[in-house]
Amino acid sequence: MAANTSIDMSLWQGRTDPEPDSDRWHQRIEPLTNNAAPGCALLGFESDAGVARNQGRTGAAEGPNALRRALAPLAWHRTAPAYDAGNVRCVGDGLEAAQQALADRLTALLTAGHLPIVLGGGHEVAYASWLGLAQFSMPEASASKESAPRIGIINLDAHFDLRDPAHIRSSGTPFSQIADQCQKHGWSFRYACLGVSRAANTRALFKRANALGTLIREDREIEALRLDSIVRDVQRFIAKCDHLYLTIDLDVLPAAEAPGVSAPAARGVSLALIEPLVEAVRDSGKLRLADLAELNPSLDIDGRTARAAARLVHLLTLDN
Ligand SMILES: [Mn+2]
Repeated sequence: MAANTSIDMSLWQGRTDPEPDSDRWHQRIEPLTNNAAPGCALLGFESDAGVARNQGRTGAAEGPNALRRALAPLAWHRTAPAYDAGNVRCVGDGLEAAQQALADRLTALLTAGHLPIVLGGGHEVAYASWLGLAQFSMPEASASKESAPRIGIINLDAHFDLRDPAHIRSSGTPFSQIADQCQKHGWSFRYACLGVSRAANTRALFKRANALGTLIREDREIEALRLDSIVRDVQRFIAKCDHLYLTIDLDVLPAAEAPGVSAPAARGVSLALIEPLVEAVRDSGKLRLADLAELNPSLDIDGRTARAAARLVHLLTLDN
């Protein structure tokens, strides 16, 4: 089962400076209404059902509102509006219904011309996000291979999340589920996974990722001196896509930067190296939808992970 929560604008609190042109997010974000001018729309996914099924540490259902609180006091540098679209809540173990409900909300936001940013929630959000974009860009499930727009998925993650969904669908299976759907419809599966940890992914997963033609860059490959060449690799990937879906699993960050996740990374890729990759995706002109997954406030330390996530939303939504 799934439920839509009402929009709670009381989450948006922060200081107000008296001098002009000193707005912060809490002063500018508006509750989403019908016929609102195109802007970025924040939609929460209150779910950790996929994390629970994946035997992870639950608590990411509280992620969306923690992220809003961390974003509220950040400085406002946008020109276009930003909206709070409320949350979709997964009730009990009703993951599939919640994913479909989120997908339908996202399709509606895309149709209204917004850039949806989904605030997770476990990484099971990825299947729902992709589905929302697929429903928008390929309304006919029978769209022929030739006419189907090419959706590229860029996943910043320590994990492939390509486990076999045959037995159980969870936060560890979204990209396999997407690959299965693509195969079913004859669409190509275009997947880049950046920041993956060899130590945290089995040989079988590397094999599956390679068989699916994944662009893989491991955590230890993403270093300052090689960053320009990795950005170019990502740009070449982007050139072969029409629409991009960016998904950021916060466990791609080092545990010191993102302790509030189910599976903190012993090594990870620092925010300083993640940001140029996010900017390359943002500036491509093809970004249609993004999500941030796995923020678990109950495991966070001094709001560090929420702050990192908020900074990424801020960066992702800069429009000038
Ligand atoms: Mn993940």
